[in-house]
Amino acid sequence: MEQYFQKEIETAPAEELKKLQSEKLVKQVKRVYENVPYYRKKMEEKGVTPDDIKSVDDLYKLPFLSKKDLRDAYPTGLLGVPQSECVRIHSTSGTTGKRVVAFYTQHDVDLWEDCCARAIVAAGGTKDDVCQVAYGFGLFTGGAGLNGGSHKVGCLTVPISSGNTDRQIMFIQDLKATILCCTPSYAAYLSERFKEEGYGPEDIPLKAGIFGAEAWSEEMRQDIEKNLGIKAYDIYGLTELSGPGVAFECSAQDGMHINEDHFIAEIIDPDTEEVLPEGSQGELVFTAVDKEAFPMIRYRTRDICKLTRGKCSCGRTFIKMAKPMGRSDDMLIVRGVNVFPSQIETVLLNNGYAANYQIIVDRENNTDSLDVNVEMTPEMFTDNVGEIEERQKKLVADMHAMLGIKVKISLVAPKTIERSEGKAVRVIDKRKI
Ligand code: DLL
Repeated sequence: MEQYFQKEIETAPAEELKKLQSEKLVKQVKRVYENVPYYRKKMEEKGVTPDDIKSVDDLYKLPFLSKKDLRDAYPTGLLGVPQSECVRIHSTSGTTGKRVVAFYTQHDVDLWEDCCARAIVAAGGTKDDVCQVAYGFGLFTGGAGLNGGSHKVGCLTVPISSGNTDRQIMFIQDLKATILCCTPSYAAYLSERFKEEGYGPEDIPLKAGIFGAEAWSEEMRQDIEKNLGIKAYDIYGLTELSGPGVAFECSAQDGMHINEDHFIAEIIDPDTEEVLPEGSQGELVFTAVDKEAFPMIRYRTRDICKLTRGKCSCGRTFIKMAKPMGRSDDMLIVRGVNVFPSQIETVLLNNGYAANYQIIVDRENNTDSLDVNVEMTPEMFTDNVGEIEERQKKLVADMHAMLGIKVKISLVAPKTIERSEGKAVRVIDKRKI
């Protein structure tokens, strides 16, 4: 039977949600206009006042916030309350420039933990579960967010943080952990280590995993599910909006429900900034209508995905976002062609490889080169050169079919590519150095 953490809101009719969002939006815009001079100036430049915002339908009138705004206003220029009302910060490195520093009031922390609790319950979690939180603790939001959510659900919480894989395995086995929270790349590494230690899926007490913080493919989900003997659920979020739990997967496992009572989602064309109709692929933009300390209005995430509203078998009415293909700033442009690392991963997993690979982009004689180093699995490892060449050829052909460009593939021995305990670093772009 489907369980909910907050059934009334999670299954509210769409019109009711829209009404709630509209009421909250009107108040939030007024509050931000009055308390955040940086955003008020942006509104003035666009010629909008709080009186112009009467419902969600007026959202398009408001100015966007981008990473550049966060940098310009660093560290406290976007605070929506006096600093003395804040109880915590978290921070993320971002790809360029200054770190993002996000502030939280106690109210913000409570709502965030509720969102994470919804994710854990949607993955089947109850107070009888043992939840091992193997996301990093500290400035990163993964550990703190899922830890708080797990407490709210009443699980026995194991705040182990990332790393020390032997200890992870020992606690999972000795404490009979049933839910594992970590990045998908770390989950894949754990499954590899379990296998080496001689544990098959039937020996591992885990039943569910809550994996996010980086793009991962459907094929990788199937691998992790099979190797650990669990259901693997996706979870999405970003520091600017609180952390994990902005959206989460349910038993249907086909997209993540956005916590729409707190976040209004839009999809825009990243170049023209035009709002696109539901179902279009584009950049995800969020307006946080409840956040006090760090109120984000029309924040451009750079994540590329699609939104769909429909009837979900779980009964939730929250709109769903598809797995993000990656950030628009992760997208590589190689010889003029757009390449997402997730497309490369799909080809590899479809060919029986694990997600242990590294993408190296370089430029020689004014031409871009795209090399992918791929680990063979222990089962396929061989020193027969002919066999390796055949495998490489097959991958080159499949990559060409997927991407439309020639990729150089080098198959390497098992365990020669460094594993990650947090977000995996898969791309080395030497062109920027
Ligand atoms: O990664 C928050 C988080 C922690 C989410 C734990 C899920 C689990 P940041 O470090 O600020 O926050 O990075 C946010 O990570 O804009 C996406 O590009 C990417 N991302 C997060 N979740 C997913 C996901 C945390 N499920 C950035 N799929 C976001 C794909 C994801 N990308």
